[in-house]
Amino acid sequence: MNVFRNSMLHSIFLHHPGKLRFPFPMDCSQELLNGASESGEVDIYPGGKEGEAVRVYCDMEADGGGWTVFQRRMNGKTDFYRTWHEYSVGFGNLSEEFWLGNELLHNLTSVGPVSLRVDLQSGNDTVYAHYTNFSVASEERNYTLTVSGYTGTAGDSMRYHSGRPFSTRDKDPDRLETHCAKSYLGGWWYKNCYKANLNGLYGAHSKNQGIVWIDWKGKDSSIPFTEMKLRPSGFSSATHG
Ligand SMILES: [Ca+2]
Repeated sequence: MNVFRNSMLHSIFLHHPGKLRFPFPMDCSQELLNGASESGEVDIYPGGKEGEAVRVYCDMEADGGGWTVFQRRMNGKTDFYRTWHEYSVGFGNLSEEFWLGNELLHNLTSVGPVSLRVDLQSGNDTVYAHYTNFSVASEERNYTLTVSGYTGTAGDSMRYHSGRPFSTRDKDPDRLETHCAKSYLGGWWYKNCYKANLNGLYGAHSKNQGIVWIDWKGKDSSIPFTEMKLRPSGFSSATHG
């Protein structure tokens, strides 16, 4: 589990000496504005100063930085064929593979307009997808995905999933269709069933069960490195300084 509850004193005096613009940063974009310019793990306060600290990984490099990373695949060490509850609270290891958790995704995308970035790598080949609008609804609404406003080099494989509820091996909110999470061994905003399957089976090159972004590598190629990350819409390197 990746959610650590650290004391506020530790966070303020050890990592952030001096006066900070955001003493209780709500995400990695505020952490960047506080002066943290290198990628790595930090504590954020998505619930404000009254809330609990949550440890996350910040990408401070891609497109100006300030990204809160919520998914990474890189070596197949972490099982992503998990339950609804596990996807809700998050799992894995922040320094390697993880899913930050749907509850936190809902919180982080509820405060204002948020953008999504997906980075994909295969060998020396890297591509990205940027979406201007990204949100994940509450658990009562089955963590339904809203995503729009694509630009990038990976192709727009996420649009197909906009408006879809999350589903897992033990919970499929729309039972009238295939239980896609069981067929493709992940937890995702499946439709019938996917154009992107970034929580699929690591290294699986058959049965379309791998880590797939159809508009880039098709269905039969499992992508060896993926990251999904978010930050407030409109944030750019030009706005901090
Ligand atoms: Ca279904």
